[in-house]
Amino acid sequence: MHTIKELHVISYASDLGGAKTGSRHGPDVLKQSVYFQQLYEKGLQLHWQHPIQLSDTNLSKLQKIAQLCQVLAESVEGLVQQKKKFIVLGGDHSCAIGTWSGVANAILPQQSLGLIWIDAHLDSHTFQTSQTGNIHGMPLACLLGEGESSLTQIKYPEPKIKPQFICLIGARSFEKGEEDLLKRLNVRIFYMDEVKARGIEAVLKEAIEQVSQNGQVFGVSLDIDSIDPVDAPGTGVAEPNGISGEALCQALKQVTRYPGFIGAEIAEFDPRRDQNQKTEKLIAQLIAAMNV
Ligand SMILES: [Mn+2]
Repeated sequence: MHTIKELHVISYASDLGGAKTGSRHGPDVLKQSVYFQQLYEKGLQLHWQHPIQLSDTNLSKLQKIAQLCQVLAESVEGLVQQKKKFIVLGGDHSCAIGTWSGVANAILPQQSLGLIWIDAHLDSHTFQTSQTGNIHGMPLACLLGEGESSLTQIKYPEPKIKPQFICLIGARSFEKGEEDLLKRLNVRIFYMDEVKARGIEAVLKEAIEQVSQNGQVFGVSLDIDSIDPVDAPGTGVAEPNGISGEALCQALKQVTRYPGFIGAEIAEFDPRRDQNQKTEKLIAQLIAAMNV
């Protein structure tokens, strides 16, 4: 007999922040997934929370995303206050604005928040630098306090995370404007070249050490497109030469050794682009890696 751990699951079933639709179906497919049902046998009991929904549909896209993130922030904040482990399932990566604003508010003013951002992209555009205006390309900038005020001021007006407590891992496709912002703020980026050269295990360890200094609270924001499309084809903006799915699962087990690890989110899963449930199965394995 092994002990059963509890994990609280929040669905952010929205793809309003992306160019392509489809990731809004992610949470429902995962909820029905046989691989998710098998997590109990691995020692993980999932508690599905009330899904994040819009209360007012007569809004602009930006207003809708701001409202969804506001509700998501409330939900995550409540779990963190009750010392419950959480996983947010996107939906597109705009969910990060809500997730980490909620966590940051729950741990204020005693602690700073650390964040590991695993992604093929930098997600650090603002409306000034973005050519598409897609908000899933902006969440990290928002958390750093840059961009549209309705997205940067969720819960409280100041930036949610200090630049020195963020590390990006796996970047390989981005624009100059967003990279300039991160460089100006001196954010540590482990580009894909470095991940290939050193291995995801070593890179992730260094990143965790940096963001969890002094035992502070930290979380993981995982974009499915960080993983090689061969291992995780089910995503909207797939980028070749990514992180191995299996190696990432192995490496992520490290987080369980840190008492400050507070929770994670997994975004940009699009079940309609998946092949033979490969990505779906991998997501269950990633969740087990971080929680069992
Ligand atoms: Mn992303």
